[in-house]
Amino acid sequence: MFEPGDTDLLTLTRYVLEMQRLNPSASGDLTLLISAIQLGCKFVESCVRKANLINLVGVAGAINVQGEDQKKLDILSNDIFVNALNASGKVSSMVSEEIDKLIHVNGHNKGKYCVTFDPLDGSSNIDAGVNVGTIFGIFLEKPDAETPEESYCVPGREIIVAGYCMYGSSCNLVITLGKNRVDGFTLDPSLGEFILTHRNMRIPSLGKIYSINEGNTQYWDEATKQYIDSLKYPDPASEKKPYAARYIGSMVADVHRTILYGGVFAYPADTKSLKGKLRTLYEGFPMAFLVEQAGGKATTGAKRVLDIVPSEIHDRCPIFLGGAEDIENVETYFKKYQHIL
Ligand code: P6P
Repeated sequence: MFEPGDTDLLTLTRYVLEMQRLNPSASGDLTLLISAIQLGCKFVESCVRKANLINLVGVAGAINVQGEDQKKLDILSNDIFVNALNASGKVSSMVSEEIDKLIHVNGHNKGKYCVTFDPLDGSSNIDAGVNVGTIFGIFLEKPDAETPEESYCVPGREIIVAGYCMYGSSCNLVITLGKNRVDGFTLDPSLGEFILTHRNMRIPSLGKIYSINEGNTQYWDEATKQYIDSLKYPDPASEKKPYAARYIGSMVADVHRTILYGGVFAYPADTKSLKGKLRTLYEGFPMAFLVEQAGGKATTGAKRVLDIVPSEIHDRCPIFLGGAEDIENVETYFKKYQHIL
């Protein structure tokens, strides 16, 4: 499977079609939905790439549901994805980080999938030219749901597709459709196609990097403090070296590095953010699914992130994600210190 050659490019479109062929009951709807997401990513990439040139950076003056300044690119990226998903004819409703209410798709465009997305995560970094990205998750609409929101308040493990597109020195789209398979694609601007460049991505079980905002240290619980200290000041008798600290402050960039190099990325609950900062439906669940399918783990400290049931569409969750052994260590500390805040 997926043995591309120089003139036999494995594009994302072809990859998704091959995945469809592996699923005899597939109708092709998911293939078309992923194509719509692919279009959205290409469009946003072109806007991010030329943002400074056409004065798209900077604050747009509005405030989003998170109470954060909405930057011009935030609004543009949201509209691009809402329109692409709506036009796909495969979406029943969607949740966007930028929009307070659930976005319903009606009439002949209505489909059977629920899509959650952060159109431009890490956007506070845009003006500084730091990598930003789109994060997306796809769920099946619950046919017996009494309200559209019910299709989202389900255990995260019901997610069927997750991915991100990172807009940086190159444009990388990483996706999983389950089956313990994560693959990465790089946009070839001359072709306008995402080409398979990172086949079967696997996260190292034990890494050497930790990624967390240490500016929040005074708010952390004892388990987080003790765990991070164990990485910074390893037991001299163990001959272990301290982990390196890397924190970009853009989840897509920090998670992409973690999948490639291993280690731990964390945004824990603390006394300032009692449920953590990151949003469950369009940051926590998609990234947890990707990391698990790449052989890693994602925990709140106390439980598997994908076992969470969101209480509302903009719910938040604590998250530690990374290599399997690294995350098992996290869980050991939470078991030992969980009663100490
Ligand atoms: P902090 C960006 O605003 C974001 O949602 C994620 O991309 C990132 O991981 C996190 O917030 C950074 O938060 O509090 O460290 O700036």
